[in-house]
Amino acid sequence: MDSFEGLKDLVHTKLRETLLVVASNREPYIHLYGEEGITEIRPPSGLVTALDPVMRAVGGVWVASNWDLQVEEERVQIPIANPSYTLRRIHLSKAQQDGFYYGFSNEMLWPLCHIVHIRPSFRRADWERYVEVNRLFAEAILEEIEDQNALVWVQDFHLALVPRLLKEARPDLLVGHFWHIPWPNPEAFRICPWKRELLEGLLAADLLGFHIRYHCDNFLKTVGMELEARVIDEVSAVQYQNHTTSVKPFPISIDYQGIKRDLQGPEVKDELGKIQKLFRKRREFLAVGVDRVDYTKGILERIQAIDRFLEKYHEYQGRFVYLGIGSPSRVHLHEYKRLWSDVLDLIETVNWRYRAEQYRPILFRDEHVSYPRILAYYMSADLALVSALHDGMNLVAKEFIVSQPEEDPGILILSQFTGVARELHEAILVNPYDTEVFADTIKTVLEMPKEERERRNRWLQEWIREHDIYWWASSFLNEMVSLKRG
Ligand code: GDG
Repeated sequence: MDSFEGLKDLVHTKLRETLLVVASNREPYIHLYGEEGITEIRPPSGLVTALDPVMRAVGGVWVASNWDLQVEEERVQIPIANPSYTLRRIHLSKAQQDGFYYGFSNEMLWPLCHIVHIRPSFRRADWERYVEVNRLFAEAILEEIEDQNALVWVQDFHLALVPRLLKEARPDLLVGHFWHIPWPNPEAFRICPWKRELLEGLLAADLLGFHIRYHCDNFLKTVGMELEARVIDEVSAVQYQNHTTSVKPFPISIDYQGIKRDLQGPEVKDELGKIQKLFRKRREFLAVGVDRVDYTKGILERIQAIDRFLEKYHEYQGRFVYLGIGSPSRVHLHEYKRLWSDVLDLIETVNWRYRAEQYRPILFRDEHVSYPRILAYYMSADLALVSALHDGMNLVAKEFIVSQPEEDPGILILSQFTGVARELHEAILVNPYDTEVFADTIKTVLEMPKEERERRNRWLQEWIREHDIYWWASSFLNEMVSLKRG
């Protein structure tokens, strides 16, 4: 049985008569209402990339916030083209979006958990909105469940208080929480004024998942330092106020088979044709990067490395092009506005330095791009640059690998500070802060013999094929089921 069938089997046997509820801040699909009807787009989010295929496979309810005042329906079946599960929307006011999402989640928790030297903003008003919106989520989830048996799988740092709110109302519910970003070391976390409430919220879950063991260990150390709790290292669990929470690593992944199918589809083929015309005839080497424009993704460090590479190895000038997809993210926040302008400024400087007749080494698409086009970019590239300064996992790395052909594949240069670096042993690891070594690594990879590229690619593809998104979801849900039995 493959992992897809395995997950379905698990849900249909061990979770029979149990409603599966996923809750996340973000909706899995955005619906745009225009004159030609509704357009449905998938947002640039790792969480959605991972969980939408799971929900399409097994069904259930996904509870998420909605900010579009035009959207009136509270419940809708999605995806529209092939309805497979229910979306329950929670409408957030402007003040809630500001305080809960931009303020507390993205100006406090995000920089607190990613160690990239951006100072978190602690504002009591934001905290109050965070509590308020977490309550709205808990109420909506309980409404969807009514008096049924349910397994609730809460997602990410926006909803840290939800497990506790659910358990207070319904102690019989099975509640899991998956934290998609790093958990920092205890010294970094202890400056947070609401640390106790956040930890207590999470510790009401039966299972708390992180991507890697290192984040679990940081969490266990934080709990040991901040609460009168019993940390049981041998089984990786915490006992607190008569409740036990299991804390385990579950490295998230992607839909390997689904992407393989898409790569053969007409949409990707069409995009490939366009790219061939644009780049391949004119340039020898193509590198790609795909990110939400976020200060954790190391976009400036990547461009600095490209700059140094072209300066040091000038024989590549005119022959090497980097194509960056930068989808806009959190654009109302000061740090993100600053990043945009720094990125554009640096690109202009580098392009000016190496510019020649019709040659610009860096092409930057500062817009949301369709998924088939992204896959086509991956397929066309000789290398991908994933240079995050700190990242929970990083799914772009896995998507790039899966998009490579068996023969003459491209190579991944991967930051050692991503969760995925702990898994993808045959990728080429770099420290993105070390510009000189990063630049040298680009050269090494471009000159790597075909046999070595093919050997590395075989290993990486096989790893992701075995550890795909259905394997990830099954591992988490199986663990929850076993906790229920135990
Ligand atoms: C968080 C954690 C963790 C990007 N631009 C476009 C687009 N994307 C897609 C990529 C990829 C996804 O968005 C980004 O995934 P990541 O994993 O890199 O990053 P985060 O959004 O920061 O996610 C991260 C993840 O949660 C899962 O747990 O890996 O560490 O930070 O799938 O392809 N997709 C489309 N257009 C774009 O312009 N369609």
